[in-house]
Amino acid sequence: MLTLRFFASATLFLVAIASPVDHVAQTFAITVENLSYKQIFTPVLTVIHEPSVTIFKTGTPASLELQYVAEDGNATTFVQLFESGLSGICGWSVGSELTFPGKTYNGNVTITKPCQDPHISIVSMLGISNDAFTGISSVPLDVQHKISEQVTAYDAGTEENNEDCVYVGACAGSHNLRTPGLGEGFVHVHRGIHGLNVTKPGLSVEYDWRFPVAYITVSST
Ligand SMILES: *[C@@H]1O[C@H](CO)[C@@H](O)[C@H](O)[C@H]1NC(C)=O
Ligand SMILES: *[C@@H]1O[C@H](CO)[C@@H](O)[C@H](O)[C@H]1NC(C)=O
Ligand SMILES: *[C@@H]1O[C@H](CO)[C@@H](O)[C@H](O)[C@H]1NC(C)=O
Ligand SMILES: CC(=O)N[C@H]1CO[C@H](CO)[C@@H](O)[C@@H]1O
Repeated sequence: MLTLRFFASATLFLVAIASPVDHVAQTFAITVENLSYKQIFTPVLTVIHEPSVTIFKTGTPASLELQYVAEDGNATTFVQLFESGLSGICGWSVGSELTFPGKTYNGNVTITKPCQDPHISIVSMLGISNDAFTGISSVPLDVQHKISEQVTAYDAGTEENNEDCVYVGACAGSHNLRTPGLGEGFVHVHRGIHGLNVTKPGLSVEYDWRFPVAYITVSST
């Protein structure tokens, strides 16, 4: 009897460690430091997802949801997509405030659905631009190690970089118009603010940046 019992509990133990880990209820602390001189980061969207989901990818067209973040700093369309039950989404959070130069966003995200092979993506608009954003895309979320990355600014490729305040969300008196069909068409490293339309009023080169614009960390809590 003793021997049998031993085998029974040993088998249970093996089943327990062999079953896939779903990571539910794990929380990760997020920091996004604004390293720029004058850019303002819009509320940070953080998403934990399975490898099947891509929030952005260089060299490919931005999704409509990414366009809303990059042009308007608006993460609501992404959230609506997640709330609709998009497969492969494991958890997300959206910050409530802007992050000014020299400041750091401190947030967190929790895995709320069973998640196989979790990856993390983070996006936030550089508010004083046509369609610039920063973030990370599909970084494997190794629960034991901290992610620390200095990241560049990306151009969503959805709007012409005319630097004209009428098209830029954070300019005073802005209408934040769009330039349909005039974007570059794919996500790429942003080539900066050049003061092209400074007389309109438009953006001055003071809003420019150089690599990197943000320092992002992710750590398990
Ligand atoms: C953000 O986008 C949502 C969905 O498209 C829209 O309903 C909402 O008005 C937008 N918010 C702002 C502040 O523009
Ligand atoms: C996560 O962020 C929310 C919203 O800011 C906050 O209320 C909560 O205390 C945070 N939780 C942890 C574990 O940091
Ligand atoms: C200035 O802005 C206008 C849109 O108002 C745009 O058509 C034009 O190309 C911009 N100028 C430059 C030099 O980019
Ligand atoms: C160079 C620059 O703009 N530095 C700013 C960094 O952020 C701090 C705090 O917001 C500001 O005081 C600095 O002017």
